[in-house]
Amino acid sequence: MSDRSARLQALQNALKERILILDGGMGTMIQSYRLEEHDYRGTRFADWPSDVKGNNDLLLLSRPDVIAAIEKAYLDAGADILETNTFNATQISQADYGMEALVYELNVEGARIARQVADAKTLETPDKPRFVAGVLGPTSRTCSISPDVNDPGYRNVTFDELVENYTEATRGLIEGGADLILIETIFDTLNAKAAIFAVQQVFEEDQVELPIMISGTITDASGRTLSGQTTEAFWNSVRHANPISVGLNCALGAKDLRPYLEELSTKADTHVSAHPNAGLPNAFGEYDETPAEMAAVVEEFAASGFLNIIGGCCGTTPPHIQAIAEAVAKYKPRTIPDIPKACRLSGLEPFTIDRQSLFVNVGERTNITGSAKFARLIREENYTEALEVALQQVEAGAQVIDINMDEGMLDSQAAMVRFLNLIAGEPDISRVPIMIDSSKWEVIEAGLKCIQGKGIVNSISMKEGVEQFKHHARLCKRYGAAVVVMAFDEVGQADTAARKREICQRSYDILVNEVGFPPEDIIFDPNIFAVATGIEEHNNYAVDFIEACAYIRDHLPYALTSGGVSNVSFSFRGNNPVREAIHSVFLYHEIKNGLTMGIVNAGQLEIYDEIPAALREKVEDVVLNRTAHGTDALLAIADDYKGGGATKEVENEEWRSMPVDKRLEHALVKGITAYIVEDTEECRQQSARPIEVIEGPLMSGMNVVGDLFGAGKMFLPQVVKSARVMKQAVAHLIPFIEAEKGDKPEAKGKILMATVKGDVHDIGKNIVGVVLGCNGYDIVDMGVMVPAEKILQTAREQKCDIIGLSGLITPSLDEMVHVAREMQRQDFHLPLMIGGATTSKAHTAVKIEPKYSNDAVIYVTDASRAVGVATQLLSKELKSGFVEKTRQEYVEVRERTANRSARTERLSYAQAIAANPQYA
Ligand code: THG
Repeated sequence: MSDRSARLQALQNALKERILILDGGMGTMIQSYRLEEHDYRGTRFADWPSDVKGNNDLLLLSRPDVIAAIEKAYLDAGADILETNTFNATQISQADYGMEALVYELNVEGARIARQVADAKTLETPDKPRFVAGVLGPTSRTCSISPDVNDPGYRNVTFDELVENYTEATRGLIEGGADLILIETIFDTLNAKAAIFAVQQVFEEDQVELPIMISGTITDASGRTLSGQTTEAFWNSVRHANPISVGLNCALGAKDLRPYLEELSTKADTHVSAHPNAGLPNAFGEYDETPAEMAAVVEEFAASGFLNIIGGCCGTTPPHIQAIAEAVAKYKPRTIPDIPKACRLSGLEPFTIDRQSLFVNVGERTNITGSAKFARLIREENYTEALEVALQQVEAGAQVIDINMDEGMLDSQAAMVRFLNLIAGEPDISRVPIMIDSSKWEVIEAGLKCIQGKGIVNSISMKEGVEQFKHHARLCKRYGAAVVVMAFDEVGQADTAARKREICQRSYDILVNEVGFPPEDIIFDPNIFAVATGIEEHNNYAVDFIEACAYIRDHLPYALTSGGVSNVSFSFRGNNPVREAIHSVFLYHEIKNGLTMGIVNAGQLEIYDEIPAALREKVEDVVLNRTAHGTDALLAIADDYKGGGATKEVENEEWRSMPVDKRLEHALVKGITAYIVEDTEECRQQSARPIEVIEGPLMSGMNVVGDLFGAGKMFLPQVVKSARVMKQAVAHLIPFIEAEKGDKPEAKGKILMATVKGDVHDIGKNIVGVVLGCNGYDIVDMGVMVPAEKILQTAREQKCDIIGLSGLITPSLDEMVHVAREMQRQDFHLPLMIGGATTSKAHTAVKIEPKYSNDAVIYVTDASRAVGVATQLLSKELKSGFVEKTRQEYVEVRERTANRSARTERLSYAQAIAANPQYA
């Protein structure tokens, strides 16, 4: 075994046994030597034309004694891993001093010096080998942010330039003897993706492989990287590096890093590292957290099981590292959690798809061949309006957006790059993952170089042969993207069920067994072709697609399915009502057979149950190929439904003559806002109190929406519309409810209400707030996306009597558990109410209540129960009886569900809406 592989084996062993110690800050230590210009120059650079003081990496050549002494001091303090002094040893950073030519040498020397210091120490304590992490810094440029406020699409560095920079540095670090490569202080994930790409390419070309460590930076209290990603989104974007560790460093002190470190430690299925600053900088930019203070915070991290590797960043010194090493010595390293395989994508926010997910809507409108309007906007270079098309898709419920610039007369590659760079500057769009759609590999590859999130390549296939297919798949993996694989081979596109099955199976085997592609990142598209074309061979196309999806679900583990839904109705172009009916019927049946996602016109989907019965019957005949003359029969009635736009436009206004509560229900189900204010007002006038409109017809309308959604007859974008209608109705009622309160008697109690972090839904919370407010409670409404720290801080400051948490999406469940755990840790003594569509009694009983024992945890079924619960919780006489009864009930629920996953108890409605953080 070579020295290096023996050391790596030792590293793996050590990681199993204890929390490893990374060294501390370099800058502060260098400062303490009070080096002057002539020290930086030494003799070799005595005549350098520009000042070089401050070029700390240069000291590797001019004062190697200083660097070696600092590194030795860190090892003496207890560090296991030394970082090379190469943070700025890239062409881009050395250009500031005109020293680009030294970059390779700096990296070699950086690794060589650290290697010598580490090896000398290892000789002293052979049972505790020391390691060298070769540092790749972030450079001073960002690949996904424009430095020019007037041109958000501009970039002063490209992915390719970064790859070149990192390639040179990586080769130098390896030559100098680094054991690991540490990509650190990542503030723009796209830079990090370029570094990963470069490092892996070097590994392949040079036939070496070192473990990669990755460490990002949360820049401020927003909890995001500089380029806007959340911690989990960041992890999803870099996981393809298969790093030995992922962590966070710099920017914040240890204390402020806690929530993000905790998140990473629950989400990452690899080791977790941290090297925080010595607190936040003071007014002079100095860090003054003492070793003891920092060690105390870090010790708690270790005790909480967050850590595998810990060190320090800016402002930390050998005494800090020594204090930290001593503080964590007695704790076990974090156990790596088992994270289920799933397609974990990201934009600025994470988005996970697996076999349990509800149908995922991919927005189709940002497609130059799929939309005449988008094509015109791009041709006219009207990117401002083109961005609005993308935004409209996201707002209408698209969870991913498909972008296609394929057009003969256009420089599609340039258009793709420009549009993606512009999207990167629009957080309301770029929060969702991107699907890069092109039949030209160059366009896809150019697109991959512009997205910091983990996106989807649409598509690759065996159409140009197996070698090309494998080549493209390997590159997708290296760029960190999931792939759509079309059922296409050298012979052509699969049209029968048998061909679809055969090609998908073969592609899967090649990808998984020969390329090592993660099966959960494969999305098969078994080709949606138009039906009802008049050509008999086409009649079974939809059925064949259904069969292929079912085959993939049953035979190709973890792989997902997708298709271009609007293709199926091409033969009815010009008749949107019929096309939408076809899409709706098609999806209804496809989803039952395992279709995971579809490229759709989000926001224009018809509701299955609302398709006129006669039309639905004929459409079903065609889609399911149930009768011999289905096409003719559909054609015969198609014109009756023809209208300018959607079915709803030709629909008569009959519903306007229904009673007002039915009108409200209809408006909610169909997502019609046109009359909502007047209907709500009419209903209010008929009711004794304005709150009754909410508690009665509006809530029952939302229940109908929930039921349809649960039955697969309504889709996410439609539910989003319903929610908007609901919001408008509630907004109309609020002033009346406020007025009614008038000079109210003293409040019965103060209740904090918040939608938890990661979730932006607040209709439910707002309704509960209104209902409680009407009943004499003071409401402290903290809004949406509220982190646990803020909730608890506010509850304390405002002396709240109850904390109420709301959540609509699945990840909110975990966040609620987290809040409960924090309430216990911070010694809170007040009741916790849990509510929202995704929550359940089972989840509350099994997951939340056991984490908080200081006071009651109560699941509130719906808004109408909130008052009853709050009253009992705040009543001296009633509280103990109520709490005791509920506790007992939860004990029973826990026993009952002991062997069952809480998941099955959840409302499918909620699970669904969900998959999807972005709708309010
Ligand atoms: N599989 C995969 N990718 C795909 C497809 C697929 N990408 C493109 C396409 N098919 C999916 N996208 C669309 C987008 C629009 C339409 C169809 C499919 C469409 N547009 C209207 C039309 O042409 O009639 C345009 C109307 C307008 O101009 O506004 O139907 O199958 N992997």
